[in-house]
Amino acid sequence: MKSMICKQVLRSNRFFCTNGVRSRRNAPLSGNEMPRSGGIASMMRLPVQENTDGLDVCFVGVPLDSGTSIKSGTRFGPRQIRQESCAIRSAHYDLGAVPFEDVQVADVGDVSMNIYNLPEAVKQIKAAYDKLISNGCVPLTMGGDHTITYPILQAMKDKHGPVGLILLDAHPDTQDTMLGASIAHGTPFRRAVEYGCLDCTRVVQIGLNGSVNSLDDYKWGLDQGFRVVTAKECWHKSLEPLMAEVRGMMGQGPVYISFDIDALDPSYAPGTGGPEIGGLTTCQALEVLRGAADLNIVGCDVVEVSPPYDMAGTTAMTAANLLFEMLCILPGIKRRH
Ligand SMILES: [Mn+2]
Repeated sequence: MKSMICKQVLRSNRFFCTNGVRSRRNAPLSGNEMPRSGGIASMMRLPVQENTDGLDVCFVGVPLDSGTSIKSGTRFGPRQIRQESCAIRSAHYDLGAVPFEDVQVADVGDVSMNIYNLPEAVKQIKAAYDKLISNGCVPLTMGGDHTITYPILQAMKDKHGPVGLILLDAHPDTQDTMLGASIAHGTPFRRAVEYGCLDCTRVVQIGLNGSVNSLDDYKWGLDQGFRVVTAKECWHKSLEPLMAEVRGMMGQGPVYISFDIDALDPSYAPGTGGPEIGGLTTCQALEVLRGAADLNIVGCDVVEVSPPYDMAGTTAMTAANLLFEMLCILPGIKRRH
């Protein structure tokens, strides 16, 4: 068994020719070498390694749902996203991107943390990301509930300084406390501002939607200088003009993209703990991500995928594809047409 696994991992290492230099890069295991329904269910059927040595980009899971306020289940998110990712091919036609020829990518597995103690979990996630990104590797994270973005942003700040943020989310996640707790999935961006993680002049929240606790729910972000775009402002529109504005805001500074899957309408992404009707379409999500191409992106996540509520796997499938989109817009990925 062991030798079969080694063989499979080795087979997905390919030689690519870039500028006349022969270099060895990882690539997804091809469906012509192993049926796509088979093989190890790593993210995009990439090789798995324990750390980010030699990597430009890593896929990493954070299987946490202890920060969830109502319907739990996101601890199963990374595993299900990997499962659905096995159908994704290695090139992106619309972007003219073949990311595995340009950067070295692997799946580095999941972060382990104390799922019974959120403040401790936050410290453990921060420490894990400090290590993952110490060599400049860009993490593409599979959540996990939105609590995890706070410690990831702490690590980003310590590495890159305060970052710009493109947040897609039905909820602002800027509450001070939930049931008296300061760490939960409704508080990460308030904590991130307090820690100094964010350049508040370069923060945009896109897709705010649904019922609120109070009419002031979006005010805290506005008071920090965030650009706030509700889902209703996006209805029936292309988001390309918005993204032109966002590119101007972000400039050349470091940018983090956090995608809460509940920003999407439940018709596209039902498998999440706090769905809200009237959300963004998947085409609008693609416009946002493709509109962020060529920004100085230092990390991305897709969070709040909850497989127990994802009966047809659509939500995890969508999340897997969003992560592939994120890979294809990273710095260093060439446009081939
Ligand atoms: Mn959220």
